[in-house]
Amino acid sequence: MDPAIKYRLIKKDKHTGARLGELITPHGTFPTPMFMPVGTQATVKSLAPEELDEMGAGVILSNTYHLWLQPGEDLVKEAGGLHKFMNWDKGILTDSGGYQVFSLAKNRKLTEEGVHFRNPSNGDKLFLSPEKAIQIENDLGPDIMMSLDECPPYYESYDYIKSSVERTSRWAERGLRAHQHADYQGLFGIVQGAGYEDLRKQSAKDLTSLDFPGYSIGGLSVGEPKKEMNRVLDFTTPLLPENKPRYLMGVGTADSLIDGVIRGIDMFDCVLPTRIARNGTCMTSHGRLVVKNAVYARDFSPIDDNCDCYTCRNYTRAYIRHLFKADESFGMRLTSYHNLYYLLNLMKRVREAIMNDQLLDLRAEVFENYG
Ligand code: PRF
Ligand code: ZN
Repeated sequence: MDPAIKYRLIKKDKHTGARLGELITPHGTFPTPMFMPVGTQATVKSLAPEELDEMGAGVILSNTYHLWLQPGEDLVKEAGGLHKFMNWDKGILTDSGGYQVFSLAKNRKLTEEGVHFRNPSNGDKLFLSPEKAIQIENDLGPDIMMSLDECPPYYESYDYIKSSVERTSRWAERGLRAHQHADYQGLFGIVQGAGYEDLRKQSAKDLTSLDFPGYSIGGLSVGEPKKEMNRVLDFTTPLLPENKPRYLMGVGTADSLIDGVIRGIDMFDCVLPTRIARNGTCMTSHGRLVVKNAVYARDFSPIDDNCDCYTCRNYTRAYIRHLFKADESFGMRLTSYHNLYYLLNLMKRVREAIMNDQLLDLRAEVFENYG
């Protein structure tokens, strides 16, 4: 059977581990390295699909956990699947819900079978197993699905992380067996192991032996220092097959994206650009800019003088600040558009830099202006 998801390596950077490539999905091909905007509730908050398309987003992320609880995967299936339901015909990836259960649900209890927890909105008892996660993802119909994993706290004991990694491997295997649509949905395994090199090794070995069409690296960007994340990536990406995509989960700052790409990562997602946009924080070529600040009250320049996005071409800091002050939702739309454009454009520059073997120069430029 032809796999649903195929990775094509186009070029490796001469000086780093960076890879230029493309991911071929049932809903189009997108270039990698790529940043994926997050649309938790089947919408990238405040933006229309046409706008995401226009800014160059080839794939977005949504969440099994949220769509299961509301409106329910049966309803999405009845609508014709997630693409049709939300009017987005490019790539969709869904996270499995494991991470969300651990960060959002109350009274959760982890067993070999799965996770028991209570619905935060009505207290109902719920149970998420590796098979249930796959059934929900099969019904939602994304192009790429994630296995149910446990994302433990970074600084847990070796013994705990070891047992957690082993369970995550067993869950990955159970998920693979439950998967019904391998011909048009690619299921990724998630490498865990916190900061322990031999446990990352064990996790990567377990998962690669199951031959997933792609591999995620989880358990990072959970509060550990950046140096730690880079140290773990240094020994983890080389454990993964060259002919499959590597996805670093939950990373979305300019510096971490570049440092991830340098270590061989192809895909990233993060709520950060859209979340901080909604409180008036903008990512710019000169670092973060809090547009609500009083200094911008009479500043009639764009958010970022180096940006040619819709927001920066048409609106000023003073106007956007006014919208935030007046509690007008258009302000959030404009900053969300700009922040996503900024990261998607940064990744475009990253791809061009890999093509020209100049990624380290781009890194120096971004770090100088960013820090
Ligand atoms: N596992 C899953 N989703 C995730 C993570 C993980 O470890 C992370 C960690 N940064 C973000 N999202 N399933
Ligand atoms: Zn802009």
